[in-house]
Amino acid sequence: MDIVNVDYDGLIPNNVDLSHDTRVKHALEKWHPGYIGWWHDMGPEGFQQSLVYLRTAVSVDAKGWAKFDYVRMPDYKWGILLAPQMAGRKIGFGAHKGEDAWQEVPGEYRAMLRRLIVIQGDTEPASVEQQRHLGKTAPSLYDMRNLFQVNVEEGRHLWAMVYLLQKYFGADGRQEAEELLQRRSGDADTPRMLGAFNEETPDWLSFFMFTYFTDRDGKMQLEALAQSGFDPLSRTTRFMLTEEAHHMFVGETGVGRIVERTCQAMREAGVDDPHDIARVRKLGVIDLPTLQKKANLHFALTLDLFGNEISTNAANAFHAGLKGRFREERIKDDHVLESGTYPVLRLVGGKIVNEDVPALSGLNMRLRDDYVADCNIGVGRWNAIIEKHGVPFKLKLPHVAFYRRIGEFAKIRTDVDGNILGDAEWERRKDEFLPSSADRDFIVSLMQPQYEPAKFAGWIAPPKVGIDNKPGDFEYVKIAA
Ligand code: BYC
Repeated sequence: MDIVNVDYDGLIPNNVDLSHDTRVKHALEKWHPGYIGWWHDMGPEGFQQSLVYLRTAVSVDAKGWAKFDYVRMPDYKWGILLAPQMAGRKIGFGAHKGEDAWQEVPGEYRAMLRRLIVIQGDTEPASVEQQRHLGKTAPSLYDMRNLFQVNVEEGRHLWAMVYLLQKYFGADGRQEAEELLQRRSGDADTPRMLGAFNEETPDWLSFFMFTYFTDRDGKMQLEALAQSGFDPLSRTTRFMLTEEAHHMFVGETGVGRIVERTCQAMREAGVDDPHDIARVRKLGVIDLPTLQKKANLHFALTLDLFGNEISTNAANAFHAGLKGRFREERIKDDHVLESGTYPVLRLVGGKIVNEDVPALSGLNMRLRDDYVADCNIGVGRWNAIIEKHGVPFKLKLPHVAFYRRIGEFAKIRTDVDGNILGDAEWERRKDEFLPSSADRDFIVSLMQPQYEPAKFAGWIAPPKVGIDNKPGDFEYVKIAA
């Protein structure tokens, strides 16, 4: 079996030798029509027949794994791709540190492992559902193509988790795989599992913020799962990470191009004060204070995805060797963490204080701290654009206690600097920190589609380079194909 190149002959492209694994092949073939049905019902609305210039993975080689071509999305080759097995791989952390990585599910950890895989799997279709209306207001064909690329790859990530469920978890795995197609983002009765995946993505600024902030939670969680002692999960998530990088690129450059266009328009019109929102909006661009509020919202929603400050689930998953830390192999400690502490921000006696907690209990926060540091890199790049234009404004991430729904800070309300506010003050001031309905209406008013090659909506700058090095006038989506 050629593990690097992908077998595209059958219904389900794969590099896991599915043709010799009849049981799993049949289970996946049985699941396939339900998936296609879900894609038709819940995937990008209105563009299923369009030809989209998409990349498809043809190998799992670090260099040159993608092939670009026009594809109708329902014909996209969703497949099962695992990074190559590393000979002699050992479990890198927890109670089983140093033992051979598991090729089968360790019986004692079956339920925990299945839960992690199901939660990961649930987020993937959720994001496609959240973004399904955006094609209709795409600011360019370039952006529309990127949206659809992200969507088909999230679909593939669902396949990745479903493969693990079908191959390693028998009847209950098949049941979970079915349920992944039944839950719906935002549905009152059968919602998706995690909060942020039930929010709406009503406009393109929300999409870019989501791909910047929320896909980055995806990166952190996948990095932690890539450390797993359960080798098939590690190999699956390692390949997913290579795809994920593009999604965060879409987010970072999307917000960056909006910042660029806003600053450019302000300079051309001689508007010096970034807080003169009325004048900036008259230019047909998104003012920087509103961008800040959107960032506050998406950052806070995403922090909730890291779970509680003190988590026995996280401690157990680490101890079991199922979920590690961000880049575990680069950390210099014993990788067992039975002694030692980690500083965690907590709510004690009505005050936010730093407290040392047992390192194992604080693992969600350690991952979250790594996430915050990663988020700050892009914020720095956005600020460099603002600075280049000489606009006196700086974007910044809000305090981690701001606007939380999960964890200790869900009990309180704070301003963006983490000062605790009473209910009345919060009600009075919340529109200072979060998009108001007027802000949302303004953003939505800008969302007019621009479907001509080489053209971009007036509120976003063109990208510096095309996808696959295509020229500026390339027709990334042939809508009426
Ligand atoms: N919403 O012990 P705790 C991505 C529950 S994104 C609702 O702190 P734990 C992507 C929790 O389930 C990455 N419930 O939890 C991005 C638990 O319930 P039970 C997705 C929540 O387990 C963009 C209870 O509270 N992958 O890939 O340490 C586009 C106690 O909590 C939430 C993963 O998340 C919440 N936000 O931490 C597409 C990786 N938070 O079991 C894709 C897998 C907590 O007591 N998941 N709860 O009933 C995990 O590692 C963990 O389950 C979590 C939660 C980090 C989510």
